[in-house]
Amino acid sequence: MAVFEGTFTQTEPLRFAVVIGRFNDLVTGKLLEGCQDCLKRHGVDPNPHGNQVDYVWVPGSFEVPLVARQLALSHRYDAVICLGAVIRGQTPHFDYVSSEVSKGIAAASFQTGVPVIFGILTVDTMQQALERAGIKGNHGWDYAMNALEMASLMRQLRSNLAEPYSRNSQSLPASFQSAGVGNLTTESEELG
Ligand code: INI
Repeated sequence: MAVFEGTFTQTEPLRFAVVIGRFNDLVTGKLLEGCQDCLKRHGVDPNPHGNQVDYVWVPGSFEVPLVARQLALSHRYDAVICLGAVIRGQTPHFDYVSSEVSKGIAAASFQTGVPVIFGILTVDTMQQALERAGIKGNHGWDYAMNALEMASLMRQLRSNLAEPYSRNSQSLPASFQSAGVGNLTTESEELG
């Protein structure tokens, strides 16, 4: 049997998309800086004119899942990183926005089979948000680490678990073939 774990070293072939909410951009801009710093220090070129990271800005956290799903469905990326900041004190609909964005990001990941990283701060005050976006630490760095790990892990799982029950189900016994076992199509392929 085996143990599978993501690594943080062979990053040259990895491709990422980052979706950022403009709402509270004082905070989300800092999360983005932390995220880019982490990617860069792990060998990923964060330059938007390079070939490893694309960036998409959206109005607010509520719009993040729709765009993240669209990016994941493109099959261009190993992971999609979502950055946003929902602050309770600023809105009576904090619960709606934070609930929808968390459910939406989880759904985007499940539906597509692509890691979609939940980098949405949900806090009570702007002070708490800023503390998590650079004053005390920067969660943007952590979200990038999560993306690197998941991107690497999913590549490993794809290459290892595809054997021996590969997409070519000819290699399976007839009873398995008729039952559809070994048809490793992901939901994203069905949707795409
Ligand atoms: N969007 C956020 O990302 N953070 C918030 O704190 C926030 N507040 O406070 O309302 C917020 N609202 C905008 C929302 O995400 C949508 O962009 C808007 O409702 C349009 O759909």
